[in-house]
Amino acid sequence: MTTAPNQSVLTPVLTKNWGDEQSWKLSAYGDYAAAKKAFGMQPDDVITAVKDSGLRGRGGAGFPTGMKWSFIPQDNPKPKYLVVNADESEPGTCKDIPLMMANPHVLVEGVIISSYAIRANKAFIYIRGEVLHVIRRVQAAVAEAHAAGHLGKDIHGSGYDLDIVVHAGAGAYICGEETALLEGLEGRRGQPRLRPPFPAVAGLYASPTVINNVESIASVPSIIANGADWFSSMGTEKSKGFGIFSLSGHVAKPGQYEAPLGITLRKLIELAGGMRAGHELKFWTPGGSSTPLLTAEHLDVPLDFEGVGEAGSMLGTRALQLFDETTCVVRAVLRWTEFYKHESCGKCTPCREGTWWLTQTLSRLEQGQGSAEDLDLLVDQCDNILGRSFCALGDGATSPITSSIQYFREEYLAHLEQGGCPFDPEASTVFA
Ligand code: L3W
Ligand code: SF4
Repeated sequence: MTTAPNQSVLTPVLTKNWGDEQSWKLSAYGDYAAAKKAFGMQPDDVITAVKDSGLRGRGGAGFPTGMKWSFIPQDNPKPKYLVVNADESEPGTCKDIPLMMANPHVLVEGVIISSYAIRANKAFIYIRGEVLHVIRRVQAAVAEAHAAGHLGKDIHGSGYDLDIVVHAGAGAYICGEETALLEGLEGRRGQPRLRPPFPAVAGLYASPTVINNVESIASVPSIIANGADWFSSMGTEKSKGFGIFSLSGHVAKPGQYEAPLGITLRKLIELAGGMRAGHELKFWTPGGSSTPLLTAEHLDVPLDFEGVGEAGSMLGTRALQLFDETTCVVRAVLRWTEFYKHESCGKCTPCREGTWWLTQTLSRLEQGQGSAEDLDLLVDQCDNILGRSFCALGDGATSPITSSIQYFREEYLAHLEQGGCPFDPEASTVFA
């Protein structure tokens, strides 16, 4: 078990100016001091600083960021690219969009430093198409940075050139998968590519490409400004630094709480004013619906990559969706499964056909029309998807189902015994 850090304070770094008037403007943000500092360093030293900080990917998988950058083959004569994955769509995940709205310049400065480190002269920010206001906000920040000389040719006399393209996706969840995102960026239908080769070797236009989540890149300016030791002094032994925890659902004050990795849900709920009055936590997702559900037994699990893993789930995107005792877990799981069925890209059979069968079996159970054998069938269907799908979407679709059966088998059976859902859909404001 990893040790929980001092939980007495939040660590507002990325969120520190969110309450300021016009926080998104360059005048409120500052003069890109971290980028200027980076230009005084060798690119490899910037990579070393990010490696030493212990920063791990904030998009869900937790891959070490500096190590990913060091995979870019510098002897390859092709252009190098940086791509920011801003296609935030995982159910419950809502950190990158508010970050880009409130503080787009920290992302733009992070893109400059990261592109300089990997020797890329062109960077792309791929934002999901539905959030037009976010696209406009980031475009405006890029234009402001350009006008102030932070982008373009020979930035601040460094001899380094960089342009940023803000790209609008077309609204498919699968385009958050890094290789499907690249397909979309190249103008094709968004479907995952076989890996390896990983994007670091052959990514955008078959060139070496780093793809990182918004929050990962936005964390880089503070690491360069304050040093690797400052960042690694927060968090836990193997999960360094801070992250944005998004609390939603049946909690008094839903929102974003930026805290050291390793904080517990118990502490976060306390900071968020508790569960809604008169109710108790029943189940929750640590990192969106693709991560196995946890229960009230897991309130003291350190929310870091290791702690949540040991509890049988994944830290994922720190999208903490909290449900109290009024929520029917079968209904919640059916809703998520309908989402995966809808968003399955159709490339591979286990996910394309399997998610359809999952919704059929779950619907029967939820309406109390199935049989006890349907529960075994559901587990069997999950077994035939997990580990047999082409990408993580198929695997993720099984997570809420198998974990809900593990913890709430009796609730599934109660639907069968009563011939319908035993919950009052009006009582739960979520999944009503
Ligand atoms: C070079 C190697 N690069 C790995 C790179 C790889 C990628 C990163 C992580 O899925 C998870 C998924 C969702 N040489 C490499 C290498 N890389 N080995 O490292 O790779 P991987 O395969 O571990 O994960 P992934 O495919 O990036 C991400 C989970 O996150 N998730 C997703 C949330 C959705 C959002 C959103 O809406 N914004 O993030 C939530 O839990 O299920 O397991 O860059 O190239 N040998
Ligand atoms: Fe497409 Fe689903 Fe297969 Fe991924 S697992 S490639 S989303 S069909």
